Amino acid sequence: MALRAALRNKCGLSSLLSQLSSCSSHGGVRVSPAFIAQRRNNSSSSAVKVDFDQSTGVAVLHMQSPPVNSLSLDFLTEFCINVEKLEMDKSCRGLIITSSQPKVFSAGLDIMEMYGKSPERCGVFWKAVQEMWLKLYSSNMVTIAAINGSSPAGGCLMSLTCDYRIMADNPRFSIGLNETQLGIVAPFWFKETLVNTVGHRHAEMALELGLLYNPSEALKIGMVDQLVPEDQVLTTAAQTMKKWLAIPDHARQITKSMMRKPTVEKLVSEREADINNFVSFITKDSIQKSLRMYIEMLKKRKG
Ligand code: CO8
Repeated sequence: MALRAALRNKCGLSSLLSQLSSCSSHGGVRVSPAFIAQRRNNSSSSAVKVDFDQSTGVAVLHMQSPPVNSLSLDFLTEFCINVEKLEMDKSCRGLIITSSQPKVFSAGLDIMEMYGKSPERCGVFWKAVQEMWLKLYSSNMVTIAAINGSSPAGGCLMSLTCDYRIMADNPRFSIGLNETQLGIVAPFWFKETLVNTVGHRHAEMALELGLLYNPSEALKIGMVDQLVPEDQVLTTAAQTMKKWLAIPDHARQITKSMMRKPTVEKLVSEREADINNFVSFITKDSIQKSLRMYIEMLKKRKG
């Protein structure tokens, strides 16, 4: 009942995350099979819309949180609930993640969740960020990011968790882990996700300089796998998905797990310490000052 009420009412989602956090294998959100059976087809809640095609076994998750799909606690909670539902539905074999917002895939973590908040709130927020990463990075589904806009920081991380990335070939869009530009440090699991994708040397430069790449540069270093015209991102993702789904699930899933397990296990075993690190880092006066300057810069740039 609590879950259904929360899906209707976005405001209840963050408290729901903490209520449910003891039930999952990763210490996160678990949804009952009965609930999944009831909501098997398409669903639309405020920040996320899921179109599930039973005939292909492929779901498309549209992020639709204006203006820039920033990853707030409410957004992450809703996102995780929807991914969990699909994960537990055995007829769903593939997930395409895309954005309904023009020009932006996701602006990454909601900066306002990290600025001027209590340590307790920061801890709950960080647990939700971990949960998103764990769900996607260890998903049994084939996951494809259809990156139809800019994707800095946490938005880039979300796409890096996928099995394949297709980006719109528009030089105005950018992607990368730009944390150092905000005066903050990407944690080890962000770093390892990037290293596992582009290799150590590119990851080192990208992280130290907080580089944001245009699509051609991102393709060159392997941060994305394919560029296509903006209006073909979703159709190409659907075609690519067919190829991935032609591989027997069990063989692909075991292989994926073999590649990703060390990083996943490391976060699972260090989850509490990672939350404590984040909270003590982000609440420091000097870091809060950096964030304030960055927020002001974002506002000025707009003006
Ligand atoms: N969080 C909250 N609000 C945001 C964010 C964000 N990440 N990004 C943009 N906004 C807001 C803007 O302030 C603006 O608000 P308002 O309308 O009230 O002035 C509104 O969204 C629209 O923004 P823009 O006008 O800039 O929109 P554009 O379409 O021109 O540009 C971009 C979109 C490219 C996404 C641009 O907004 C941008 O570059 N945003 C900043 C992205 C960024 O740097 N994100 C980093 C977040 S940190 C993170 O994800 C990982 C942190 C790891 C922490 C580790 C600590 C230990």
